[in-house]
Amino acid sequence: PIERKVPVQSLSCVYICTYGKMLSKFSYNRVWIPDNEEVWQSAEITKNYKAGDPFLHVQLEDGTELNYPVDPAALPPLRNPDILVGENDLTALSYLHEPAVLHNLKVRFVESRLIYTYSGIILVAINPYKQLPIYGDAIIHAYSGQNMGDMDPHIFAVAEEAYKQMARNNKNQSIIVSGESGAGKTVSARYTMRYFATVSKSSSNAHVENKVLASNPITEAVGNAKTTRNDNSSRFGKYTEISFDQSYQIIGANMRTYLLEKSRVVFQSENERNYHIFYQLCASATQPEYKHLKLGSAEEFNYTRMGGSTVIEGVDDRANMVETQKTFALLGNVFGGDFQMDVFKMLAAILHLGNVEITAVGDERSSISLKDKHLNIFCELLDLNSDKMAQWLCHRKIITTSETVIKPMTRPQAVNARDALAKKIYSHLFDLIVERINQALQFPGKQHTFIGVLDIYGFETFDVNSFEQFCINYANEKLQQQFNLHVFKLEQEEYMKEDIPWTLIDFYDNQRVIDLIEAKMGILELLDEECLLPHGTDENWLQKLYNNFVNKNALFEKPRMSNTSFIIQHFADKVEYKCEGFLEKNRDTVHEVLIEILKDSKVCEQSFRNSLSLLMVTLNATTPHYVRCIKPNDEKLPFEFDSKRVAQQLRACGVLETIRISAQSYPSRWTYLEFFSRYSILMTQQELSINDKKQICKIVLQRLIQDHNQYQFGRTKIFFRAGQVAYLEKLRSDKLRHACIVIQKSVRGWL
Ligand code: AOV
Ligand code: MG
Repeated sequence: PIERKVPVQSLSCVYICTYGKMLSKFSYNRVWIPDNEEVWQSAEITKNYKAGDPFLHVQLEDGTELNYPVDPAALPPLRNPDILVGENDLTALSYLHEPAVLHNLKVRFVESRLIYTYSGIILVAINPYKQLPIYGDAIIHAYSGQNMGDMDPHIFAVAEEAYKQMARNNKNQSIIVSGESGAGKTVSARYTMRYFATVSKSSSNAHVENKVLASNPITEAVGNAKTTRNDNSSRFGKYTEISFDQSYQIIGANMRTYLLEKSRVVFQSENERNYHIFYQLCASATQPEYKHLKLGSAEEFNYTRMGGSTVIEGVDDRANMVETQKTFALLGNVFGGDFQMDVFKMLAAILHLGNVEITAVGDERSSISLKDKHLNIFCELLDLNSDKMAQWLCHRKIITTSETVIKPMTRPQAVNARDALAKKIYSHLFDLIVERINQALQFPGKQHTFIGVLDIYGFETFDVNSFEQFCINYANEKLQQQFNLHVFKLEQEEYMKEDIPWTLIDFYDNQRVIDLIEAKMGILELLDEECLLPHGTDENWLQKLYNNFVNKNALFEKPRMSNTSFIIQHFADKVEYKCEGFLEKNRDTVHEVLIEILKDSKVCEQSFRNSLSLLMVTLNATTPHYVRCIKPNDEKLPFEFDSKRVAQQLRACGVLETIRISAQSYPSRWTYLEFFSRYSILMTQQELSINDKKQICKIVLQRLIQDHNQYQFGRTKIFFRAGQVAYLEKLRSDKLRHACIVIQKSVRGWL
């Protein structure tokens, strides 16, 4: 559902001022008016509009005539001339506004089945939910060495551009893929990696590129899971740096991961699953090599059956286990048999731990039977002492300066401790696997440059949102800001390069919401403080948030019907978070004794904030290339375009913001030669007789467009304000039509 109103403000001021003039220039006009179903519908103006008229007389496409009330603050946006519809670059549209962008994307996607479109420097990719024959090696080779503008928009064109810029400028590059959950980020990131592996195959190190590609299925097996939004949802962020040597051949890769969603190991919402690897293992439980893990079907374990959906349509977990093992083997010795078995043992141990029965003993205590089958298997698999384990799952040691006290735990506390342990083992295992992958991807040879591919979890909002969604959405805010700054910077650089005078353009900066989260006395600092208090609680923390921000910060709200939640207005959408569990998840601790008895457990304190700010530093030191993925419908239907959903994402992911930046400045740019070729029909004989083509363009344009504020002459290009190219197109087609009539008349005369 679209909550926000149509962003009328995003229409450029210039555009609104010239609206009346624009309309009167056209003998017939088409506009967009808001529509409940399609967001916008096309309408034709049937009577001339004069400034101040209260109505616009229009006819809809189905023939309905309508007096559309004119609101000076929200004039219906103008339709682009047909020649521009279906453009493969949105910034080439003369009128840059939401309906134009939406219509253009829809025409390309639905009618031409084209999923990729440029929006200036961004590639917009709409998830087709259908395998398309556009990713083969032949296509990769077709894009290799080509210029971005010369080929149809494609994820390979972006990869090629990054590769080319790396080689040309000797600079590290990043490909940043974003979009909401299920929009196609992981698939896009995989294709860019395939591209590099194919075009820069190493001649010295055999299989290096295959190993780099093998890192994807492994991290997906342990870091992806079925959610209600995506059957293969990434539950961690990943930045893969692909290293190149001086001749720009792949020499290895290195991966950094961010904030794995640990709570999923012990809890899944309805219709969701735990990490894929658990189901792969359970599906293979009867195979001889896994017998000693004493597993059974995923239905038998609390940690895998909780969501009530252990199978994914179209996914064969058993066959995928074979694939996972093959990929392990492909990565070589560091993933040898022993290590693999250790991994499987840890995974099985987690599942058994989840089935350990904890019984309440009165109100204050709890206990675990020493005969508990699952406890014993857990300890056997990890080579632990089961007596100690049973004891320390139900008790905690409190060390003060003077003494050490052993305190029993209630059943809920013990269950919590058990789950915390399971999460810790899993995240340790995940880190271990990433570490090994990185070892497997190190090859001899010095890294000259790298291209980093960033694939994070997309902005998400569920019925119930917790600490995990808060962190995920915070990461997306940071990326959005990085994107805004970059686009804005580029725009300014282009003007400087072309000697165009420019004034600062205002754009929506999400700094305010980032401040709300991370500034001094912001949400996170208050959370940290509360975590340090001996009796800190989620509720107390929330109360502090209410006191500090309600009615003081416009981006923070208290829900009317709840005392346990808060709402943040993110750049993408409003999200309501439940405060329950924030403290514990932020503390992320397991009782120390339990860790001590986990023999080889290396405890690394994880700090998401630090790793996130390090990521921003890395990204800022590279040349970024952006891919914005769009989810066209919620039903995962092939080539189905739900205008409401697409419009919502366009508004949220910054595509419209960037376009707005362009619209306020000079969205259309033609080289002098392009202008000369297209509009020579508008030039007089006298003008054409001048030798200097650039000079001709200037003279002609000054004659055709009297308002000189509507364009700027750069060194190599002419920059047009919004609407001007549409006007020139109109003059051109009138001239052509006139020429046709003249020809027809003379032909008739001859006959
Ligand atoms: P995500 O990475 O953006 O979500 P995925 O890349 O996992 O989304 O895409 C979701 C599903 O959409 C895939 O499993 C494919 O079935 C389909 N899909 C995406 N892109 C394409 C494509 N180019 N061609 C064909 N099918 C595609 V998340 O990880 O949930 O934010 O956290
Ligand atoms: Mg993903």
